[in-house]
This record gives sequence, C-alpha cells and structure tokens, in this order.
Amino acid sequence: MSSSRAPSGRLQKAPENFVDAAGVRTVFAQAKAGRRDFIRQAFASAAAGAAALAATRARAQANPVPASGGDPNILELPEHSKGLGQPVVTDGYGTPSRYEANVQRRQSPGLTQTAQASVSFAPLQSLFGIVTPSGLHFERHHQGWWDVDPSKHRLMINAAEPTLLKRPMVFTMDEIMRMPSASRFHFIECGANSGMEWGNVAVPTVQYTHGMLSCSEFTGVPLRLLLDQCGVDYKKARYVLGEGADGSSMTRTVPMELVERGEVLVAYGQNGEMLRPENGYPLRLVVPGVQGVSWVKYLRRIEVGDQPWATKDETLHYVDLMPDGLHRQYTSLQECKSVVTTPSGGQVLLDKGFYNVSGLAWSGRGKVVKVDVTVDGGRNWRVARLEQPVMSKCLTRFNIDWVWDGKPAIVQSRASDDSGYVQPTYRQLRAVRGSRSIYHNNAIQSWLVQESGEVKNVQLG
Ligand SMILES: Nc1nc2c(c(=O)[nH]1)N[C@H]1C(S)=C(S)[C@@H](COP(=O)(O)O)O[C@H]1N2
Ligand SMILES: [Mo]
Repeated sequence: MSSSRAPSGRLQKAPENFVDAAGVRTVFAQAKAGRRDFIRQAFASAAAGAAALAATRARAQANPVPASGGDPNILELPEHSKGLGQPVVTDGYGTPSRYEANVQRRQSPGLTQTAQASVSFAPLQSLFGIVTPSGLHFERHHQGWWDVDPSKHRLMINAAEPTLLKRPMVFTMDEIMRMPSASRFHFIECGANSGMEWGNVAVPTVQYTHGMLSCSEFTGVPLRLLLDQCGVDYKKARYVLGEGADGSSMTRTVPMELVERGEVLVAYGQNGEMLRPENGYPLRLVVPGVQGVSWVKYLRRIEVGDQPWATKDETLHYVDLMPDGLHRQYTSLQECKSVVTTPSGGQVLLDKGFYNVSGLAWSGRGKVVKVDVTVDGGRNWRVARLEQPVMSKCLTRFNIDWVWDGKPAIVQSRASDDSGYVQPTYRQLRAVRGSRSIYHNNAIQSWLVQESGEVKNVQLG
C-alpha cells in the first residue's frame, strides 16, 4: 500500500461482542440495586474490564507486518493448510464459527420482570445486508415460547356474526402447506422499538436502541385465499382478528384492506425453512408494514368481523399517549425510519481515515426511496447508496464513504419513502407526540464519534 493513501479506519466492536459473564453479572447486580441509568453505567463498567483485552484483540486483528522477516501468518503454514479437515455432516445442522460466538440476540438487563414476558434484541451492529439469520431474529413473547406439534396444530376461521361468512372452516398444517404459496421479504418491527429513548438517551448500543427489528423471507398462503374458501362477505366483513395459541391471548384487529390486497400471509416458512419456535412455529400471521404485535404467532384462529374488537393489546397496550393526555389507538403502520449500524454506540474508531458508514432503512408504507447521511449533526447531508434489491415493507441496506478526520462527529441517517414521508428529528416528533410515549418512535438516531474514537448514543436538542 502506498504511504500517500489515507489509512483504512479500523473499528473496535461494540461491547456486546466482549462483555463476559462477569460483566453480565455486574449489569444485573446494578439493575437489582435500582440504579437509574444502570444499563448505560453498567455497560461502561463491564466494558472497562474487557476494554484492555479488546484493545489488544483489535490490535492483533490489524495484523501489523513485522518490519523485517516477513509475516508469520503467511510464512508459517497453519494446521488447516497441512492436515485433514472435518468430515461432512459433523453437524447435521450447521452453526456459526466459534469466532463469532458473541454475536447473539440479547435481553436488556432489568427491562422486564420475567424472561417469559420479555424481549431479546437482534445484534444489528454485527449483521450485513438485509436478512436476519433466523437464530438471531429478535423475540417478543408475552407468555413464553413453545415448540408446538404441527400435527396437532389447527387453524380455525369463523365469524363474529354468522352472516359474514358462509362456511366456518378448520385447516390442518398439511392442508395449508398444499395450497398455492407466496414468498416475500419483509421487516418486522415491534411497536416498542426505540421506546426507551422517548424521554432521553437510555441505552448504549444499536442492539438495544433498534434491535426489536428483523427481516426475513416469509413463505405462506395469502390469508385471502383461506377467507375465499370460507365464503367471506367482503362488503360486510371489514376486519379480521388473529388469535395465538400461547397463554398470552394475543389478539389483534387487522383491517380487511390489507388482507384483500393479498399482502397478509398465513406463514409457515422463514428464510427457506420452517418458522423457528421462538417466532411462532408452525404458523404465524405476517402483516407487512404493520407493527410486530399484529404478527400473531402460533396462529390458531382468524375471526372475521364488521368492526374492530378493542382487545387488551389494542386498548391498553400499543397505544400512543399524546401531549393532550389522550391515548391514540390503532396506530399500526411502522413509519419510515433508519439507523446507522456502523459506526454505532459502543464501537471505537481506532484510526482516522476511511470508514464505510452503513445502516438500515425501512418503511411500513412501501419502499425506501432515499437515505441522507450527515456526519456534522445535520448541517450537511449526502445521499447514501441504496443496495439492491430495494423492496416494499422490507429492510434496505445503505452505505456511504466517509473519511474521518479525527475530530468529533455526529453521524445521523434520514430516510424517505415512496409516499413522500421523511423521517423526523426528535424535535419534530416530540412537537406532535410529546415525550411520554412508549411506542412508535421513528426519530433520527444520532451517534457522537468522540475525538477518542469512542462512539456514544446522544440526542440533539
Ligand atoms: N401468540 C403471540 N403472538 C405474538 C406475540 C406473543 O407474545 N404471542 N408477541 C407479539 C409482538 S408484541 C411482537 S413484536 C412480535 C414479535 O415476533 P418475534 O418474536 O418473532 O420477533 O410477535 C407478536 N406476536
Ligand atoms: Mo411488540
């Protein structure tokens, strides 16, 4: 490499990648002690112990070539170049490299009382492209997950009023899987994603700020096909209710328009194989663009009706507390949103020089048409490259070149969709929504790159 070229920036991974068991215990102890701000604090202290180790590792990864004598990594043949490797089918279902063992979905310590009514966050900082590996898909369970026997699973379709449908029916999994199927890529985002950040900065890394987000190729039968077989009267039946078979009585109203468009799937496939148990095996509703809670898992019943049901998960939960003190119900579309995943909170830029700024953008209304990126907190914006394919109601990967000059920088991304909607700043969002909400926070995320290279989660006035 010629010395006149800017050095390529090296990156130290976010603390999720090196917090050890002791670190996790610290996090929990501090959570128990009821410390405000504990997640951030605990992360800092847990990371401190591991920081020396991590710095060493990062240096090792840079592989400095000795001034003389050549690079031993080339000159000394490793075992794997000399011996016989592992046989086929050592593992009938392959797993990631042991060197990637820290790439895990993780629970936010202290966020919930029990691990059955809880959430795990996808490690967005470690993922490439748009598809979430099924084993890293975020989880949200209200009453724990189950591995349901597909031979005993049934899907019933009936009606609130007998006149709304000619024939109530029950389908087995075999029957559903024989029908004409569709496979589509879609994101799923919990309505509570980024919810901890409404008041102020709460969590340190993108795994926790945005990790209730995943994207898969889903395969299933359009719900419309099943309703057609039941002879639904679409003039009168304007809503469907999805019901799950777990103990949470998860029920959500979905408008019939989405079903009639053919978008809503009764899905059994995820990324080329059957759904994972944590994600609703053997059957879940896929409601593209709509918040995760409507994607009912362990789907056992669809009821058609002529009005919304006002169930607990649409009157008490998943509602938006507005500045006037009233609750807004049935917000269901996930509005256009984006986040930079590299560089992001907890990472450390180890050198000045070139960095590939990369992130994800999505919209519940349709396709992402543009992502602007700023490195000076919004004074100047540049248009990022959208990687193909760009699909409707799906994650879109964006990338843009950046040469870091070693000075403090504030990195943000701002996405727009094909409806003309532009992702708001916190100031714009709070002007309409106030700051006491939990759900539907799609504000622009800011990452402060400090002179030390450490990246921090910040919010701008
Ligand atoms: N049966 C059932 N379906 C459910 C839930 C649940 O607890 N039980 N949680 C909902 C919520 S709030 C979300 S965000 C998504 C999460 O889906 P995932 O666990 O596959 O990520 O499932 C939804 N469907
Ligand atoms: Mo959710």
